[in-house]
Amino acid sequence: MADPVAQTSLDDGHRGTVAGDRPAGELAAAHGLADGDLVAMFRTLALARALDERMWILNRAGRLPFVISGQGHEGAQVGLAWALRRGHDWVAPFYRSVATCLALGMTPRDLMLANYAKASDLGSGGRQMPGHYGSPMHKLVSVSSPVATQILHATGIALAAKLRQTGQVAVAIMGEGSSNQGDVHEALNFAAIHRLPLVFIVENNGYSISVPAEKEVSVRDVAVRAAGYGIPGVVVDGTDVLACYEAGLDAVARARMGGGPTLVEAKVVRLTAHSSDDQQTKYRSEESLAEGRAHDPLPIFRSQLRAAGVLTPALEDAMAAQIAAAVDDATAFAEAEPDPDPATAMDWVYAERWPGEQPPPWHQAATSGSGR
Ligand SMILES: Cc1ncc(C[n+]2csc(CCOP(=O)(O)OP(=O)(O)O)c2C)c(N)n1
Ligand SMILES: [Mg+2]
Repeated sequence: MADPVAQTSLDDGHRGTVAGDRPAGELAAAHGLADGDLVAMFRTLALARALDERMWILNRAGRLPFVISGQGHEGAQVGLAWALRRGHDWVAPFYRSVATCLALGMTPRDLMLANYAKASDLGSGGRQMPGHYGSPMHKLVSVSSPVATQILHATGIALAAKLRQTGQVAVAIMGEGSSNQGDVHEALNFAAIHRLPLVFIVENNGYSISVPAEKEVSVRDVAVRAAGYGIPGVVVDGTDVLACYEAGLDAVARARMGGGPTLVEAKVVRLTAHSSDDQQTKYRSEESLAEGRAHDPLPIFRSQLRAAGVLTPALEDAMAAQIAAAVDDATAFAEAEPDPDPATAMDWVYAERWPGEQPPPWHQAATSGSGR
């Protein structure tokens, strides 16, 4: 039987315009893409959703201690990540970045290993909190639990990239609640002064746990704060994958060309409770929940691609089967992997070489960048 992970790998010729791709349709061409790119973007979004849904089931079944979900954020994450050079640019994600991690090359197995805290977890060997993904070989910085600390990490990475003239861009991703931390303002100021190759992304889902946006942010759009630092601030519909891709391309190109940072705010929806330890019906009205579901990026993108003739029933069926197999495979694989050996508890606390920089056996050939 073919390896389901290989079947759903993003390194299957569907990234970039490659020989043998179907001729680009109108929708794809309007964004400088091929139909195969749109299919791969959709598959990443659908895979992220399916994996996320499985995590909740495993939590309720007593297998995973904690789940923090990306559901509702995936459209923005896939669109924005697609603008990057995979394996070249650095991303400091946050705990909802499931689709970002997949788009940058992490596999369902990798994400499940992190949630099960298994010894073979790429980010920490099973030391991190569930949902706190990271993978050095994918240039994904390990997620920080104290919100917004990752913004300063990304700023430092961008400074290093500029000094070393590597041509890399760093991306810092956060929620709108986290954007109020002092660290973020320090990072914006520093990055603007030094014109760092950095993109700040705020995934604004309207809530910081149970606190609604109007009680956490003094302005309607976080992006307007960019003006205070003399950099561009952009608001984009985070449920529109291709609008996010365009916003990402623009910001990444500016950063790479020496034009300095951009603050991109993607308006997204939070389709789940804050985490598996939260019950959102205690503080969200039925109208608010229905409003969120009406802006679910998955059916929106699916309808768009069906209307453009990019998704066909046969393709969708095949993709659904591949995704279901990949999620089953990731679950079974992570269940069967060993826990970390307690004797190794003190390993990697200090500056020892972290083995997660090398591709593990279940990875195919190393990923290569294909963005612009
Ligand atoms: C410095 C810090 N303060 C508080 C918390 C607790 N906390 C965890 S997630 C969260 C909400 C953050 O909201 P937002 O940035 O909007 O992201 P969202 O969860 O909505 O995607 C808070 C307050 C924390 N982890 N770190
Ligand atoms: Mg939020």
